[in-house]
Amino acid sequence: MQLADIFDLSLVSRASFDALEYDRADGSVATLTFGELESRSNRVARLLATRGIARGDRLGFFLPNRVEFLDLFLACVKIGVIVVPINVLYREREIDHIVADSEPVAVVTTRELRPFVPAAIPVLDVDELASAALDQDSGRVRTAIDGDEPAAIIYTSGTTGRSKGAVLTHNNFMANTVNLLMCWRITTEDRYLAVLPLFHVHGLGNGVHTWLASGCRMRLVERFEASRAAALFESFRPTLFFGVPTIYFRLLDLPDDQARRIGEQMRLFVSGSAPLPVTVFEAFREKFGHTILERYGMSETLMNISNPYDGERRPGSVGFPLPGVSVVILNEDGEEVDDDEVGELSVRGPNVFRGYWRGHDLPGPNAEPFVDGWFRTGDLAKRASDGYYTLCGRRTDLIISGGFNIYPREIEEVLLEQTGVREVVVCGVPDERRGEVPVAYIVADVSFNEAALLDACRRSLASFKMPRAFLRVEALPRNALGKVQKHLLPPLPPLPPLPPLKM
Ligand code: MLC
Repeated sequence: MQLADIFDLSLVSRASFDALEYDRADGSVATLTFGELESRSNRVARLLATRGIARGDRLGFFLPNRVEFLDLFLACVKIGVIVVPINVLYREREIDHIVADSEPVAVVTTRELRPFVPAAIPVLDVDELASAALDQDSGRVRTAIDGDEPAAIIYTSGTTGRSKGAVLTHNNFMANTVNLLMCWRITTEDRYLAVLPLFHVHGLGNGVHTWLASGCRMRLVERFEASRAAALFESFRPTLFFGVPTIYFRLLDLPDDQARRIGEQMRLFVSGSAPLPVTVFEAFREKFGHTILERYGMSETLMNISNPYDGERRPGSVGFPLPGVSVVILNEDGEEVDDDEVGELSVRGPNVFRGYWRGHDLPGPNAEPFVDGWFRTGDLAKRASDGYYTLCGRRTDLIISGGFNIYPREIEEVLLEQTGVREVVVCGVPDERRGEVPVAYIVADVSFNEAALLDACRRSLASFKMPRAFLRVEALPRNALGKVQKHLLPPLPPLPPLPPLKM
């Protein structure tokens, strides 16, 4: 089977039912049925074919959340074109790398985002494609695709400073979708409020795929913004919501009576992409009358572990491995640890990707992403004797801010290119709202200029990667091997506050 088969459960079998609500450019709300989505995507699939874009080709999506993203995604799935989503917050340097690595035939984007795409890259305008598609036939498009063929390449932040493309197959996505439908009881009766970006697996693989496979109704918004989301909770009346911890933290600012009303109509809140603080879990339960279901996944594996729908959703824990997913916790010597002992989590299953595009691996010791068929996640975890898994930090330097991944090396490389900067180390520091934020410790010559450094970062990196502070130090603490010992860096002075929340 292929992804199109499980989407047919709705696109074909529920053709006359309302599928999607979204905002038109003029601010009004449009509704499409599953049948209309099927016709639109067939037209786009034919259009791509007439432009010579075929099975196995890569197509870059540098697009915000909008209906054309869904049309194009479905079209690609139908004809076997491999989707390469690009974070809309990425800038020229980051996009350049993804394009050089994945070699897409073109990048589809909007007029607003076009200036960020490096000039040498072939670009397709999303509005032009949408209007050209209207001339195409809307009849069913069908290509025989094997489940092990890639459906998407998802770029994750790279330890080498450059991101790596996780190749996810139709089978990976299907296994994930079927698991979530069953384990989270998602049905046609649900109403899903989609606020997460479609360019990551949380919004795409969990959100869009379970919507299409279940045949429920989705309200798509361009991005999460607390007051807007609050209004939609009341007008659209969703039953299902997926968020990152930063989003749940922000929802805690809603007035109590509104939170209570929202809670009464909701069925399930799921959190993932970063650890959910127990304080947020408890405060949310108190305020909304709902116990958030926390789960654990990665771009490379989709969803691995989830708290149960029925039974205890344990604060601080991510629950049990999902059906078909095998999990082991290994010590430094690669041996399985006992219950309650911390080790590195490794996973195996139909959800686990087949490797990085072009075989990019991690540098240094323990370089292989797979050992004996097990994918090493880089996350540290322990298993309780009753089977619940708890994450305990990371083996790698990854920083997660607002649910977006950042590798310090990416920021360090940009800073090292700046005049006056001799050495840099970037670390994540705790932040109540975003979980973590990056800060840079810099050894610099006299010409060190904070504004210029920030400016250089702004030009080259996504906004969520901006260091919150630049701290000048005389030298970096290094061990005998020359490796920076981050725990010996001087403590931070109070950080400048984040801009006020837009409520
Ligand atoms: C933030 N910005 C966005 C954006 N999110 N712009 C477009 N689309 C988005 N989705 C921009 C803002 O406009 C602003 O730009 C800047 O980023 C900071 O915005 P903010 O609202 O102050 O940020 P914040 O308080 O941090 O909250 C943002 C957020 C966002 C939580 C809504 O970070 C978000 O959508 N996170 C979800 C990430 C995600 O989906 N991760 C899944 C990865 S998959 P300016 O110019 O005004 O500064 C994965 C696997 C798994 O990890 O298990 O799920």
